[in-house]
Amino acid sequence: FLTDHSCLAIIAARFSCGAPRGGAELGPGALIDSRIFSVIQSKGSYVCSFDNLSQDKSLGNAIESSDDSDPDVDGMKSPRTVSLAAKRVSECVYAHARQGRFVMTLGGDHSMGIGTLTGSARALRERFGGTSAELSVLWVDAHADINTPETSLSGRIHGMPVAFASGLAKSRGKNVFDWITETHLINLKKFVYIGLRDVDEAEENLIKENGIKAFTMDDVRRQGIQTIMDLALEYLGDRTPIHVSYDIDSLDPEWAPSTGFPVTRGLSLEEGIYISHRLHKTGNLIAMDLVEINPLIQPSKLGKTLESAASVIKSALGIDREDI
Ligand code: HAR
Ligand code: MN
Ligand code: MN
Ligand code: MN
Repeated sequence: FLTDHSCLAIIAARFSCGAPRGGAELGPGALIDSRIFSVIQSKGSYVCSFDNLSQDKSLGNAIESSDDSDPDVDGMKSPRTVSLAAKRVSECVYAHARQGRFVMTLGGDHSMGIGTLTGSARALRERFGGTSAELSVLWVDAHADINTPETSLSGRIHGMPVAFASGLAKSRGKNVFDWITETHLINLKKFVYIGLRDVDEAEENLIKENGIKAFTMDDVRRQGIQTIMDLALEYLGDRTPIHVSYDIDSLDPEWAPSTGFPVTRGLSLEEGIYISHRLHKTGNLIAMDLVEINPLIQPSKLGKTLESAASVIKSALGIDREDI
């Protein structure tokens, strides 16, 4: 599905407006400063391009501004700020994916998933038309991020990206996700969760009602990550472009402590790397998000968090573990 294997488009989505506290906007810079991409360029055949997206001060900054510059809509916090940020991410992902480039989006909080998934889905529809090459999504996360504004208990949009990218949650007009149209939407029948262990009751209902394939941490512990990946890839099919949205909190806090919502009993680093490795081996991976690194949380363990993230990214690109 990729037409340009040698070009890796890296988008630094320096936003935390979808999360309750700041810090995630510093995640992309920390990852880029860790020099992981110079390693990727030297070991792989990728030419990297970088796009920097950051919070638009004119619309009000969720961290510093009072809420009156961007009042709640249907309980959502900072709705216009997040919508605009996600729209910019969507357009940037779309522009690269439309050219057949691999797109790597670094977050940032997970509300940017609204942008990345819609950008990928739209680009594929234009490139291939119809449902012939409809996007498959693997969502690797401790959380389901499928709340609608109505079901969310927090109002934070980083808990809602799956709902908005799939059309379960509708645009609200007034600059609140009104840019999302049919052509942007993903199909929840081609969507799989791995790593779930902190899911709201309403989210569980949404997963059931919509027949979404979900592998929880209990499933991983019972069946092993290899079987889970066999099942996940079999479910998605072998002739489908895959976008992986990787929340660093899917990993156990031992491996990724610098994140806003750590949850115990997570994936080991080895399991996390294995997921990426299997995705790479399909030859169908077209995009990856790596989100929710927050350098302000457990700063003394940021190095470890970044190392884990770098390992997962390298593996997805087929660097270092080619022989497994
Ligand atoms: N489910 C909760 C909510 O909707 C918590 C979401 C936490 N989200 C993330 N992303 N860290 O996965 O607010
Ligand atoms: Mn998430
Ligand atoms: Mn999460
Ligand atoms: Mn390879």
